Amino acid sequence: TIKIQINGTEYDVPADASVLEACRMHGFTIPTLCYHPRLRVAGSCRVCVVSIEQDGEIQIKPSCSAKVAPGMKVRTDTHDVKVKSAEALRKLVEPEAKIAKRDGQTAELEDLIDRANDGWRDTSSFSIVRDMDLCVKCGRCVRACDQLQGLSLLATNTGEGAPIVTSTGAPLAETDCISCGQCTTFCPAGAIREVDHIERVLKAMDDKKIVVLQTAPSTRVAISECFGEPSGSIGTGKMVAAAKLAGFSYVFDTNFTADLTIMEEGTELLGRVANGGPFPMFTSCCPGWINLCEKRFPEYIPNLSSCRSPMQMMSPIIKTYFAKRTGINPDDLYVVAMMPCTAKKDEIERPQMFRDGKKDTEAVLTTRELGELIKRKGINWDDLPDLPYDDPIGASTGAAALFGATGGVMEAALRTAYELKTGKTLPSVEFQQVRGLAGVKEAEIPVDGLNVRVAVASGTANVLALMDKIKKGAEYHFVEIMACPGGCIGGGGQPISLDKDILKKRMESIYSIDERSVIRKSHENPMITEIYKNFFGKPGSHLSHELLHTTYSD
Ligand code: HC1
Ligand code: SF4
Repeated sequence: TIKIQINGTEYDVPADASVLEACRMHGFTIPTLCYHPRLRVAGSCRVCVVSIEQDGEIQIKPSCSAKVAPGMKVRTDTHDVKVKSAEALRKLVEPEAKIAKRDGQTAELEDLIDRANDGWRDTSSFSIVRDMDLCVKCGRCVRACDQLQGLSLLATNTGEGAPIVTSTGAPLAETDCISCGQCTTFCPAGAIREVDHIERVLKAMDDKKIVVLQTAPSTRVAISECFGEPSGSIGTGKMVAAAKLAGFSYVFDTNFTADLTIMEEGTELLGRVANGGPFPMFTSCCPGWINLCEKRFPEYIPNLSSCRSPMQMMSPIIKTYFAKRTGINPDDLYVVAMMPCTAKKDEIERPQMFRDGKKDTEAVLTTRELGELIKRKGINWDDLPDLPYDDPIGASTGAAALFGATGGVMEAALRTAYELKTGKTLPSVEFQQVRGLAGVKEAEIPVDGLNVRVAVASGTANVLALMDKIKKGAEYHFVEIMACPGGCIGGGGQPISLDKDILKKRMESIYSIDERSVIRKSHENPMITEIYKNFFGKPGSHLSHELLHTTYSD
């Protein structure tokens, strides 16, 4: 045997082996096409290329026809190798269409195509697809991830290969991508877009499931844009009507569980005040933020509220409380969430969210996808009536509506915490200090002798700045974080818009929904009182913990 290096480590290999055989012998995967172990080596397709360093010279060569030599340094893992191999394959095999028609016989080739498509078609993420066949090289996704989110995970490729790559060359799922989808709202070509859930929803309808929809706070101030209405138009009633026509049997309002979140999270916060921490307590409804916290700030995981997001509170309520009341078998229900968010597609896959081995939310449609579904069903938006949400879990307050904009969870929580703690009625329910589009907002609110210090951040670049401040010693009791600029109104699943003031207009609509609400405080929602009385007992009860709370992974 002789010694060679493979990907930086030294190995013993037979002196007469090919580089391909030597690498495979030690567990390294190299894709091949013209190569077959029972046929004579051809070395013609170049799919199996590796980088070989010998006598101070580096070359990219087919590994099947190159022989090992003492001291040779082989690399199978460089960006260049992957690109060259993918290029070689794409010259020989047309991607997608042709392959889709083949059967199990072509498993080897399908596997190869997947590999070649790493970089060209990256399907590793639960939320985001990168399809470089559609890319027009504007670089807006790269700048969104860099300038708005401060993460710089995408890069423009000036060499060979896909026009946009991840900055490490790894598939998105193996980077620090938080699935926020900001890149998707800036892509004019659909080259970076959400993972499609429309097909699975249509299939569930065909399968005669009872398909149920819940709609997030901020989707109602954006869905109308899909049908050519001005930025920020409010389309709540039409959205419910369209969903019914599209085949959803029931439409519930995620705002109901936003109110419930305030009850659970407020109780948790008061518990922490009584027990001395840990502070700050961070909100946990934004799945992009949860991904960021787990990946970049694991030391703050104990500070995250244990509350599930309103979306993930609503689905188990539909499958337990609602199913029981209506006599529906929960196994017949298929719960779809309409969200302004791409990270919600990732959130439903979190192992901590499975109950009895099953998902609580089966599919997440972005605002854009529900718009598309309505169009595909041939529904005429302009002619729709305004329909109300379905009872009993459709009732909500102005406080819940606020969740859709940055600072809204904080404002809703302050309204309830203040009144429950002091027993007094707030002189004014609006907390101006946490309103508006500033990236980081701070305030000190006196509640029953305690000066409650709060901070609010939205847009991941701003979140990173606030986290830096906290790490350096800034002290807060409660911090609201939303990964997208402006909060959910600027979510990665919202309609694509060229309006410079889009966030401001959607935000104003959110505030106007709150202002026009008869009930503006979560603890005054009569349905909330009822669900505690008839089902959960009280906030933080055993059943609440089972259905409404979660854990995190570091
Ligand atoms: Fe949001 Fe939330 S407000 S996270 O910003 O807590 O997505 O709209 O649905 O779950 O309620 C998003 C919006 C949404 C949750 C709620
Ligand atoms: Fe960056 Fe968000 Fe796109 Fe991931 S989803 S690449 S974090 S902008």
